[in-house]
Amino acid sequence: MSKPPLDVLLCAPRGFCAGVVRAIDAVEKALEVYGPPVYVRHEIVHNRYVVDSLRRKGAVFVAELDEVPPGDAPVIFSAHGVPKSVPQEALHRRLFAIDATCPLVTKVHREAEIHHKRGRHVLLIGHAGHPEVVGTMGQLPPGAITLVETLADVGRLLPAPGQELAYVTQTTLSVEDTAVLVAALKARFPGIISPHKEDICYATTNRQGAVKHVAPLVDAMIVVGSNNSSNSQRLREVAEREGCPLVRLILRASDINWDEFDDIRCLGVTAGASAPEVLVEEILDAFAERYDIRVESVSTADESVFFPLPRELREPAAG
Ligand code: 0CJ
Ligand code: F3S
Repeated sequence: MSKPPLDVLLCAPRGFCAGVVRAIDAVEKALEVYGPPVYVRHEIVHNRYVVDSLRRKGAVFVAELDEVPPGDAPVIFSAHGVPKSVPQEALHRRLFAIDATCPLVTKVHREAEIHHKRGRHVLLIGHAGHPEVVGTMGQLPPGAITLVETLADVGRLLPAPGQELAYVTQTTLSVEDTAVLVAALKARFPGIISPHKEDICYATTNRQGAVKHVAPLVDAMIVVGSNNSSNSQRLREVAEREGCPLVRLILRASDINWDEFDDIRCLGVTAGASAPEVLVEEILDAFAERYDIRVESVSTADESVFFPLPRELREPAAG
């Protein structure tokens, strides 16, 4: 029996960003140089497939540093960043800490710190409880940063008279939702200080841009990624808002409910910044078993960002 035809539009850019490549490479390099166990605080990136693969190679994932026994084994901080108390505790316990925080998150940490030093109260636009938000809030003393999640939060802000304000953001937010919140902040506080350059990172922006372009052209969209991945959830939202009738965020091909994809003629596929390309391929292969697929890449931006490994893991300079 012949298979029905299916056009697949593959969003580009999709999948791994430079910060994720660096964080995963850091764990692999530490395993190679120091041997297992290599402790990792929190999922190195929010993808269970990545975490399970590293675990099989000898990485030990922990929620907090108190689960790391004393000794020389490295402990790596995840790409999402950590509150200041974490490296402080590592130093106090003489642990061998390696920081795999994405440099673009560290940039936001430094911005917040500079605002604080200049006497400004900092507003952080982000999602409560997300590890990146916990890390950024933890750069400053309690009370120095106020989290803003919604327009209602903007309305509720009550800065002290004469208090200068500045805002920073989580790196993986919806570009559109954030623009609305920033406009509301500027309307209420015309003097508020903005980041020099967007805090939403290039990878988040570019992946959302590609989905925005592709979602209106397809009958269904698959976002490859984990449920706990903020940037992947935002890709799902963008596709839904563009009116795509069926949008699913899935980790593996085995998560596909095939009944839902019965009548489609054109499928869009993208992947969050923490989702490996091998999972995109697995999903395309699963569709190829059921459909006669024709795959076309739709590129809306070029990327060439690269971050070197954390200092502790770089090869010594030659000569
Ligand atoms: O927070 C980050 C620096 C992004 C890391 C890569 O993505 P992921 O899925 O691990 O994390 P998010 O939940 O922040 O998107
Ligand atoms: Fe960094 Fe953005 Fe990736 S902040 S880890 S480049 S999603």
